[in-house]
Amino acid sequence: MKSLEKLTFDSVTLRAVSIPMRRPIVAKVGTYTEWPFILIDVRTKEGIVGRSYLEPYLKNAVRYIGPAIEDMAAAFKGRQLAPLDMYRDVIGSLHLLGRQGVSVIAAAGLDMAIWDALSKAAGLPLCEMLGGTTGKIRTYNTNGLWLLPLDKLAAEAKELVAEGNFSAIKIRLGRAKLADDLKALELVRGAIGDDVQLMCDFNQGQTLQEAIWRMHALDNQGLVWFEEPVVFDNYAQSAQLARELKTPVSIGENIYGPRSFYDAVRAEAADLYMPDLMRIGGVTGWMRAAAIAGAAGHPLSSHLYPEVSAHLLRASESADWLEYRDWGNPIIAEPFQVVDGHAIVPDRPGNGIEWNEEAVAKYAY
Ligand code: SMN
Ligand code: MG
Repeated sequence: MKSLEKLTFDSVTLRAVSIPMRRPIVAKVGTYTEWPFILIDVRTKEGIVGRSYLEPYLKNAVRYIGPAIEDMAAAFKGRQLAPLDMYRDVIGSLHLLGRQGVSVIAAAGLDMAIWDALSKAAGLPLCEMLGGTTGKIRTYNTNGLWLLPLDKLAAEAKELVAEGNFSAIKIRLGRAKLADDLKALELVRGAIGDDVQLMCDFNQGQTLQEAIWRMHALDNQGLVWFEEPVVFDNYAQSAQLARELKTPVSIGENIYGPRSFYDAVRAEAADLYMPDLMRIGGVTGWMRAAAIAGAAGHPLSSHLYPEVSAHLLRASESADWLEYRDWGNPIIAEPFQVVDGHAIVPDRPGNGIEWNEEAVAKYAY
């Protein structure tokens, strides 16, 4: 049998695309009618190309994330493709600029592409490269139920379930009046019945005092979790809510890197965690955070990045839910499938991301 080929970092190519949203995002973190992506291709001297993308929320973000990635890539030209070494060197040098924000996002994008190239060289799906297996991951549909007018919710909830025979969907809460949040839940529950589970997300839109009165009033609704009830990095406030409420509190999408993740876990800031790949530090950052979550006994779900996250959940001790969103599907050559509420991790080498070049050309900016 042919031994694994070592790969040499050559260069990175970046492209920016922005895809109009079928159901625009209306959330406490902003309103978005299109969703930008930074596409990353890492080229190796041996010819294998590793791919990943970032979802930076802001179209202009490519203007500062792009150069950070290019600088990191330049420092790796000619070196053996080794994500742990890259992560150590990049994060080690980042105390000069700060270990959060753009620095981690840039490192995460490169890291995911490097892991893709290595998995392709090994001829293995990413989850197998990490010691797991391909298969299914239960997934919830996050594609809608933003802070919409109440009369739009029931029909959209039904559509969301039907899109992949989902057994769980997510709604955004935190309307000005608590009565409107209660009405929203009543309408959605009426539309989907008792068998479909419902997550909810406050997107950090409450003070602690608001969160206390609102969430106690919502605590008997049988919700799967209360997501980001208060500003994400006030772990003490989040911990107070997690202690007081029966419904599990979930945070994680805004946590940068495994060290901050460890701080959150030590502060008992939440019951459940849901890292976002661009902030937790790519595959390398995720696997380190997953070890912490597993050891501490916290279920782990994903945030955005469904393709790579699905592989990682298959390799995570306390894997819980995959967040399914289809906004990136147009630019992916073979978007992964959801069957009966489960994402199917594709059995092909790498993370499964190849570009639909026609769509990339169409949405480039
Ligand atoms: C979210 C994701 C993307 C944009 C806005 C809000 C949300 C989620 O926090 O968890 O899906
Ligand atoms: Mg969220």
